[in-house]
Amino acid sequence: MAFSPDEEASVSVKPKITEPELYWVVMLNDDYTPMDFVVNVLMSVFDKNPLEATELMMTIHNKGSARIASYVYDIAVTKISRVHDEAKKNNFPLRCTMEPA
Ligand code: NFA
Repeated sequence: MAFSPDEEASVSVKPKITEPELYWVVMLNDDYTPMDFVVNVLMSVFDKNPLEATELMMTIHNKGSARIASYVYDIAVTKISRVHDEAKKNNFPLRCTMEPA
């Protein structure tokens, strides 16, 4: 026999929504990668505008590293792969790491 609405078992429906963990992509300075190459990577991989890209590049150059942007794990890994692939293709040692945001 079918349950009428007031006979249904009462179950608590607790929404399980959690914020995704984010990771900073950190770009590292080196002595060989040309500045214009770094600026171009920051624009093409991380969607920075020319001013942002130039300022970030100079921060990396002067301080040793900079946090570029934060992403969920898989996106951060993919962005870093794109940077490393592009650098390798051009024989530059440009490197990124990631850290929990
Ligand atoms: N330090 C590099 C140079 O003087 C420029 C650079 C900036 C490299 C940021 C890597 C990251 N050509």
